Amino acid sequence: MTSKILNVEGMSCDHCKMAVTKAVGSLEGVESVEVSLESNTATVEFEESRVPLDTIKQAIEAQGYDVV
Ligand SMILES: [Cu+2]
Repeated sequence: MTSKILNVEGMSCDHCKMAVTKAVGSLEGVESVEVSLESNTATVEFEESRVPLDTIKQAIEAQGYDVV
């Protein structure tokens, strides 16, 4: 299991938090996702062999946010 803290730009409210949480959480191979509006981060636990980090980033970006 890999744990990564991603810096996400553009999240401003609970809707954003939910959108990112849902998008990442629904990916095959993602064990858990914890989004913080305070620190603009998404902490993701995932199986790197099943879901590459790029796929997680793309899922967030597809919701309209930037991963920096
Ligand atoms: Cu929002």
